[in-house]
Amino acid sequence: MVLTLYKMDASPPVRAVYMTIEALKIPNVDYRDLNLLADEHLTEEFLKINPQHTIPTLTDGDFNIWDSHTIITYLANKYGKDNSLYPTDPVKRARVDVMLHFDSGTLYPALRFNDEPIFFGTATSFTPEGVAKIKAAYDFTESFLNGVQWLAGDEPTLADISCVATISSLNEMIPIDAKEYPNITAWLARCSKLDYYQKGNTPGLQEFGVLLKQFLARKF
Ligand SMILES: N[C@@H](CCC(=O)N[C@@H](CS)C(=O)NCC(=O)O)C(=O)O
Repeated sequence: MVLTLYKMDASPPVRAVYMTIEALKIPNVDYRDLNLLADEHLTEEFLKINPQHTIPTLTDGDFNIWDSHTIITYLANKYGKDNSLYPTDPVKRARVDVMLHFDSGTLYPALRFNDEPIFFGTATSFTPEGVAKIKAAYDFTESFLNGVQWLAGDEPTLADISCVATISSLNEMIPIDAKEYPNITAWLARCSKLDYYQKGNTPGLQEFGVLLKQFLARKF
């Protein structure tokens, strides 16, 4: 069955799915672009697939799902040849899950709080409240990475994939200070050496950075 992924390359949660697809080496994905800036996610046709009108959205036959965290765990469960990215051991899996929920509940909301008024409104700078949310997200991540190489265990997992898609994007907004956040800085460097990061995250991250600069430079 061919998977269809509704996407926009600059989107951080879409990039988490790209990295997972690369890591799992899933062939034959049908990629469909939806330009959010042109409201292409609000068509009647797409709302039938995902009433929440978010990307990434995946269809697998007549099964539709959205939310990157659900999609990447579904893909790992269905296509993983081993369980390294998403361990089946209950304790190891819980360590991954807590980070997926951290991304969903803390990291990504910090990003969206800051970028929504810029991309979908008229804001051309970040607010102190927005910056504080990003710094709080960095502070937590820095502490999670104390004395460890990866966010959940001894090797990279979906926890790293999901969180790095968001943190590398937050880094485009408020650059991560290596002195204040040495653990995040080292982890980002480790992540950026992974083949699936280079294929799945780097190009879209560059696009995100360019778009953000363009929107921040607008004059009204
Ligand atoms: N928690 C969701 C967030 C998805 C999300 O908010 N995606 C943004 C693009 S980065 C979107 O589709 N925004 C359009 C909208 O919410 O209408 C996930 O991880 O998939």
